[in-house]
Amino acid sequence: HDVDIPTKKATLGMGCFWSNDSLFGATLGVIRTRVGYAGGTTKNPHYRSIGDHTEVIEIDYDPKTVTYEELLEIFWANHEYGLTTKLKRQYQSMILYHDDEQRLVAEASHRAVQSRCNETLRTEIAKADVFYPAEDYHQKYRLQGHKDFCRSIGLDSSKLQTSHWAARLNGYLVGVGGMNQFDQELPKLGLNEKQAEYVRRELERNEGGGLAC
Ligand code: MHO
Repeated sequence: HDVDIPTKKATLGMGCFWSNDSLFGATLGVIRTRVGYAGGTTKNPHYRSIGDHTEVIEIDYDPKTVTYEELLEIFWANHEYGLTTKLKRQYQSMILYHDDEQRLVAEASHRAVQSRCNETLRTEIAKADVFYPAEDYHQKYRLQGHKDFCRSIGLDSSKLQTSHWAARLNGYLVGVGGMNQFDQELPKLGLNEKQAEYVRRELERNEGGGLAC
């Protein structure tokens, strides 16, 4: 149940990366996600020694299903701590573009959002450089909170950054994507009936709820 199609990368800083990981994980057209540190110069950052880096999410998306513009709409609407607040660099609002096309889309969307906003946006737009994946315990954080469920689906560290279904489940469990989308995708997710029921129950409980850290 993994997906092998051509993807493009998007790298975004939106505050604490746990909830962004879930938010994008179950977004249509998103194939895989991983969280990590980027946007700075410190070599080999870690969560407790992040240096001048920022918490970011790296998204592999299918550009035929979701556009970069659409991903950025989600970006602008969902910074964990707000786009205009002065934050430490760990939580900097950040778009790291991977090519000129992404840069132009990012700059245009920044101008559009700024024109509707009275305060100055603090979002930084820069070229994507080295991405350092975060420690395993930060990957698919919400999914990993469901320990028995993870054991039952066979989630291990080799899948945390690369698996389509881990990305999806990390979203669905907190209510992202919604029940209809989950039921549509269920045949592709390879869950048994008991596992599917578990996700439905959690999804129902959390749908429309907050994703706060
Ligand atoms: N509010 C969270 C932030 C974690 S996030 C990975 C905490 O209490 O640790 O920065």
